[in-house]
Amino acid sequence: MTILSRFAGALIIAAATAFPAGAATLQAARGPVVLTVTGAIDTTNSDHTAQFDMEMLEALPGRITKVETPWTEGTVSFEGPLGKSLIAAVGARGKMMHITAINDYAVDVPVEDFEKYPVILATKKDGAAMPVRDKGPIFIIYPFDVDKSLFSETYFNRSVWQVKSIEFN
Ligand SMILES: Nc1nc2c(c(=O)[nH]1)N[C@H]1C(S)=C(S)[C@@H](COP(=O)(O)O)O[C@H]1N2
Ligand SMILES: [Mo]
Repeated sequence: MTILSRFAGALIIAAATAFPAGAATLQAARGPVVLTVTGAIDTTNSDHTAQFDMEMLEALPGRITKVETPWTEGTVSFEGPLGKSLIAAVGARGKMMHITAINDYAVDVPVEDFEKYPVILATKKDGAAMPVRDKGPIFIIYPFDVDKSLFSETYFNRSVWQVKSIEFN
């Protein structure tokens, strides 16, 4: 065994000790917190919660969806992290999400929605950040482009804008 491979081995052991199997880590938010995730999650960065600033959200694997919605004119492009990416980032275990908006509108959404469909937490509309007055900074957008049957009252109810927090149960 060379000195170098011994050193590498020691590093791996140190890393394994610092990060026990299964428990991924999340950096601390550095910018303003735009989303707080709580409840049945394994990965946290602040007192049992996972706090995200915009940069952290936009670093998660995402998607662009070009859709018509009841809230916009014509075809609009929405972009943001996949719900599935958020679930992975926080190690969510629950079956339901209680999603709350800045105006305190809240709805229960099955976690299954984010697993079955490429739902996004849109952070941009037509390439630009959405101010609060334009339903930002986070707008749950279902993939109406992928599955037309989602264009219904059930999923409109779950299309929360001005999202502020998600609790997994
Ligand atoms: N932030 C926020 N998102 C929301 C709502 C709300 O009041 N606040 N209403 C929900 C419901 S119940 C539906 S049916 C649609 C309603 O959209 P509309 O008010 O433009 O018809 O948005 C959903 N998203
Ligand atoms: Mo509604």
